[in-house]
Amino acid sequence: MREKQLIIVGAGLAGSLLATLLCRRGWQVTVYERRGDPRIKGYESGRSINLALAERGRHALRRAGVEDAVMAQAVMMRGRMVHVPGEEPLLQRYGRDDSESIWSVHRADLNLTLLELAEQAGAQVHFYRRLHTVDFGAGYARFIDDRDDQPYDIHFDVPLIGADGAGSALRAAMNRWSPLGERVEFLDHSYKELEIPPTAAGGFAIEPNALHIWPRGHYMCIALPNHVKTFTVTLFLPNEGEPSFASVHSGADAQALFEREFPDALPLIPKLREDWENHPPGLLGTLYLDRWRLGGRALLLGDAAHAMVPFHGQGMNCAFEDCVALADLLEANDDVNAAFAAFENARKPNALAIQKMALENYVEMRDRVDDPDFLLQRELERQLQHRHPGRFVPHYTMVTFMRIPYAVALRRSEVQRGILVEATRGHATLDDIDWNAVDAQVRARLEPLQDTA
Ligand code: FAD
Ligand code: 8RB
Repeated sequence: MREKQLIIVGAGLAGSLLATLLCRRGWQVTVYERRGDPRIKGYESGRSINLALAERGRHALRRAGVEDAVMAQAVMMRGRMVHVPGEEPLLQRYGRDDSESIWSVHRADLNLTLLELAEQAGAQVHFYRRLHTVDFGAGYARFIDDRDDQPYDIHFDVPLIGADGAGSALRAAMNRWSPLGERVEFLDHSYKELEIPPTAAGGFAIEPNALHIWPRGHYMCIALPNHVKTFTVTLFLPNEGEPSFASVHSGADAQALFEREFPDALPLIPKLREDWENHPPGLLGTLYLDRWRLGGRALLLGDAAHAMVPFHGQGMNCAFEDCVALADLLEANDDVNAAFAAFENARKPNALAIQKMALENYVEMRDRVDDPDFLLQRELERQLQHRHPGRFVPHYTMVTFMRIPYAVALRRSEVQRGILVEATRGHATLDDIDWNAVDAQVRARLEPLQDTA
């Protein structure tokens, strides 16, 4: 093996950030990306797709020195704005104040920023190079230029990092060489993206500083603001049943669904029929692997290793956290094999934890956010946060505004949920809560929390 050289497959969010972090530490990094250079051809598919950036992601951007540049274009989302038919939309704050907010960022802009940073840091990025196959025996990799189907073969004797997303070609190649124990669990729900344009006056059509949710029990719509004053709307719907992607086919069916179930959102989405008919529903699922690596020769991270359902808005945040962890471990270990092993050991339990929490948050978003029992538990959660600072920390705060391991957040959340459910059972308000008993539970069952600031 050559010293301090490696190849990254995929110049998406994780690949380009990782390239930057490693180049800064003296690694020679070559990146192969399936798509073209976004600075040359129009990157925009026409629609704005946005992502929620939270503390874990921001921390990684901070480490790369681009946090301020990214935040300059981000739209603050201070809470969920819940839309229930016949009621005024209600804001449920994510944190104690605006400092605890999530941020809507534009994917294409973010990717471009990170890519430029990687090149500035010295990474060699090759575009139109889609990894096709790898011969780990001979040390050959084949890439295809999708413009003309031309193959390009390289000989490699340095480690390969798979940052090539949920459909990872490197994962497939590794799995063929030595099975990774791959299992994909598709959700029986899919999604469709729609858009809310700016008003005629050029402003945001609805409250900009929130993540909007239209909860409807078994399904829901959400909307995230873009800095160009549009909103990207995502409808999540079951694949079967009523209503579902099986029963809502045409643009007209979709229109009827919105008239019935989302009457306040419908007038905001003028191209509902068009968007519906032009974009197929997207699949959702969780990817589980027993192994993320082939010794010190190849390693997967981000979606390639642990794709998850979107409902905690943590896929990118987790992928960025992976990048920082790997860069630190490659720095701390002389040997790549040891660094890869330490990475896999450290990150796998955390990936599993956020995958689980992401699945759970779907039920919360679509069914619980307008439920009186849930709102009472939330209120108690706030009170206990105040009564037990550093000990009772709300679930959402641990995942979104802290950098404690996801596995720790999951474990503590389960204990806390037990306390909240138990203490509010049979109560309609907090007026007659037995505070002594609840406080005792908190002290007995939750150790003070240390943040890894
Ligand atoms: P990607 O960003 O997918 O990058 C993979 C890269 O590899 C791409 O550039 C691709 O072109 C390239 N590539 C693929 N195959 C090959 C190949 N064979 N050879 C070479 N290159 C290849 N996460 C959040 O944290 N918050 C959110 O709000 C959020 N919203 C989302 C909204 C949508 C619509 C979607 C689809 C995802 C969202 N996510 C969100 C998840 C987030 O996008 C992913 O978790 C994140 O992009 C993972 O980063 P990655 O680098 O692993 O993969
Ligand atoms: N992938 C998000 C949250 C949590 C919000 C809350 C949820 C769309 C695809 Cl569904 C979703 C969240 O608990 O109040 N934070 O950020 C982002 C989400 O969906 C994104 C936009 C998304 N991801 C395929 C579609």
